[in-house]
Amino acid sequence: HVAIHRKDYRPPDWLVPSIALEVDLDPQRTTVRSRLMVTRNGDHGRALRLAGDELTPLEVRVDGDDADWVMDGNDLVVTIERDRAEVETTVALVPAANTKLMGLYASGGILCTQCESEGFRRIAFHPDRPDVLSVYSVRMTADRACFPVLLANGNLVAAGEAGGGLHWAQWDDPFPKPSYLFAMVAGDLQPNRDRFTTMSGREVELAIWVRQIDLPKTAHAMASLKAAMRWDEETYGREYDLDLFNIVAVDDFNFGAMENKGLNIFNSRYVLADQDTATDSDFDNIAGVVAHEYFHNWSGDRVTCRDWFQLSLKEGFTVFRDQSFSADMGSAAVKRIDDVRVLRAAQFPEDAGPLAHPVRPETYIEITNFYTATVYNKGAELIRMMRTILGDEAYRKGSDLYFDRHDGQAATCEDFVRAMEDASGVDLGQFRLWYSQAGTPLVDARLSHDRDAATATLELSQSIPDTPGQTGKAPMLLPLRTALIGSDSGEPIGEERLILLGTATTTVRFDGVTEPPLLSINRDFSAPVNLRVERRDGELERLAEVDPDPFARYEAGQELMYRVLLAGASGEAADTAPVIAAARGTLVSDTLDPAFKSEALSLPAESLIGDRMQWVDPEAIHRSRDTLRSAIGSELGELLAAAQAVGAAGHDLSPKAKGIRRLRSVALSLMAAGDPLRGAAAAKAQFDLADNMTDRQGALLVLASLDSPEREAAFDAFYIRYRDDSLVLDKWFALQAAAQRLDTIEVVEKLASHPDFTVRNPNRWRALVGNFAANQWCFHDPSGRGYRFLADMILGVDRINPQVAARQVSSLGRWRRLEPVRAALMQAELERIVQSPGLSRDVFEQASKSLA
Ligand code: B3K
Ligand code: ZN
Repeated sequence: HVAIHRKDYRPPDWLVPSIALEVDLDPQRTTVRSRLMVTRNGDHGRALRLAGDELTPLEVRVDGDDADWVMDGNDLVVTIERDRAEVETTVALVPAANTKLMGLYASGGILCTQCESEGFRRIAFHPDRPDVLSVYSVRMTADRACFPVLLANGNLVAAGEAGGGLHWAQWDDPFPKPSYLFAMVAGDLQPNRDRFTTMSGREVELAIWVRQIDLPKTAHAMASLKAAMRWDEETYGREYDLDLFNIVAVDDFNFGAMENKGLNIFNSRYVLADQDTATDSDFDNIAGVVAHEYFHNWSGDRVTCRDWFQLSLKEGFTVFRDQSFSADMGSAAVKRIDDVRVLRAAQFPEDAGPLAHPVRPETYIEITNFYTATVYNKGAELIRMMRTILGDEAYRKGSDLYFDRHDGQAATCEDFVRAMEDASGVDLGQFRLWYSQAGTPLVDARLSHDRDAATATLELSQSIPDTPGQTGKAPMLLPLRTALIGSDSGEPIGEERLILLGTATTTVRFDGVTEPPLLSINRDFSAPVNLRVERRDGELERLAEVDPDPFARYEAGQELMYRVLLAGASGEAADTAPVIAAARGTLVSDTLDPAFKSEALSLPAESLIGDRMQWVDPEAIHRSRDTLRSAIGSELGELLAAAQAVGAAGHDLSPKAKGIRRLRSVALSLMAAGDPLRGAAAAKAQFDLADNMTDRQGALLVLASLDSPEREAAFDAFYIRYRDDSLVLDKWFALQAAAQRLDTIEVVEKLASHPDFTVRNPNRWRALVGNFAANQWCFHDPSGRGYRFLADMILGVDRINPQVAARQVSSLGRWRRLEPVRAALMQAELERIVQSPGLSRDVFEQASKSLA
């Protein structure tokens, strides 16, 4: 397995200005005839090297004649004398046998493609690198009865009958694009059609293609698409550029969705929704992913990446764009809290573990392993910080300049930062370290007050932890939004400041501080750092009450909880009174909205508690968290019951209604922690009377971890009702895998042989395996049985779909954080994985790096 290095980048030897494909589609035997117009790039005598993956050439021609070619491993090497030539290759594929779901494959009778990152080479021989851009013309032929709909990128230019029950369609995409954005779909699909008029008055035909029976579930995705199109015009000045925009939903998909030019292909879980089958967060996720893929049309398609080390150029930026969109569509404060929760739960551990890598990695073995929380979510934080540093107006000028300058090009992260600098005049020299240094910075803060001088002094210091291959890092530029608040008055002292911490230590002075100040720092989580603040007695309690910055206020409440939880986990007694008082204050407040209340009442996850301990002790963490939950539940039983009793009509998807439902299930869960009998009854009633999936799933989640007769009845009823709806059946698997019970491991092992379980469908596999591995207390069973189960599942799926397998390896990868007995068991399973014969490159990279 060879490592690829960023420093080795070289421009392509040959360019491919245009491509014509003729594809005869059949699940058992598809033939692809591709004609690449190639031109020599620069003055050199090197042969044309085309990548292939599981491809055998049936024929190779250059300018119509037999060609001089050899295979070098998987590459087809063609000798060409002239500077320009037409290279024609023909290959045969078996889409029905493609279990990797990369390239051309079959999903429930639909033929579809997935090319990012290196899937095009499974369809045709091609340079298959993102800096080779071509105009594509695609002629597809297929059986009309089985595949009445034929789609590809761009515009439909002609179609017709081909005899023998076949028909054909010709699609041309006028925009040059890299091969990873190529797409084709053939299937028995129905469209939900709509139209959109762009800001310059152009008409765009929109269609979401699904199976007939799913058509009623596409309304929300369509509304989200139109909202995203409008938002991108208003916020970034970006207009859609083709006359068609198609979305197709398929059931078997390795990740969320794919931004192929003019033809986005989606995992059906990010398209299909109705009140009866999808939760409010499913609805929100659909809006977010539809927007994300649409936004890629500019940040990804019009301006693409030079090489895969630049992946965050499109992904970090596009995640930031979709986060901003969702914030504008609902509550910005709650959206920020949710985004930071994801960052801390997924990215911070990655940055602190064996797979840590910079936002712009230096090296990889398998690029698919670098579609990570670091590239995506930390990458988005980098864009957010630049906006904070530059201000909204200069940031917009910077993005305009970036799109303007690089339209039609394959660009780099450096190009993006330079556009921001050039448009604003702000020097981002030091800021660039965010792209090259891995690890979450740690900031220490200490505020002192001089009452006589009416000043306050804030001492700040930063350090960047070592990560694999990186030690002794330089201080970074950290934008910290900071304010002081009077602890007596509860009023802000002066204006909020943006502190740009760029040195290892610094001191900031505040004047006019006549009363003892509370420190509100890193407001709105302006820098993605870990913060250690020396707090005075009562400071957090007060901040949780009065901080006008909703994020900082939420944080203060969470810090209060951490104190109790961490003390409990290390066997110390802690006073729960401040937490209970804060929770009471939240519940009775008539100014806080229900969605914020539900955030403030949610305890930090067990994994996040573990991240703050020297050694993760899953048992102690679980006990401590359970103890605090039952204390809150029994102290505030009546208030929680009152909050649980308030519902909202299931069809109402306003932010307010969604907030009410969210609070309802959070309250139910705490209430059940305090009084399991009462909780079970309330949960069963909520389940039985629910007119929407949010209430139903919320109730089931609570029942899942209880020992009560209601539990089984509810799970059975749910199964019988939804057994034919695969997306809902995923929830049935997921909820059981996430249940906090002593028998969860047994249940999960049994579910792996349930007739509805299959390793062929990534959603189903992740519903069971992914949720179990995220269930800290149960997964880390001291017997090691959970680890063994996971390793078996990874090895099992690796044979058919390495990408799915590799994504789950990180659950074993942080073994060094566990106490020695568990650590040894985890390490042993990783070793067993690494030593397995026939291991994929994907899993090998993740497992071997985790052991290093
Ligand atoms: N760009 C795709 C991800 C492709 C993952 C390839 N292993 C979806 C997205 O981020 O929008
Ligand atoms: Zn993306």
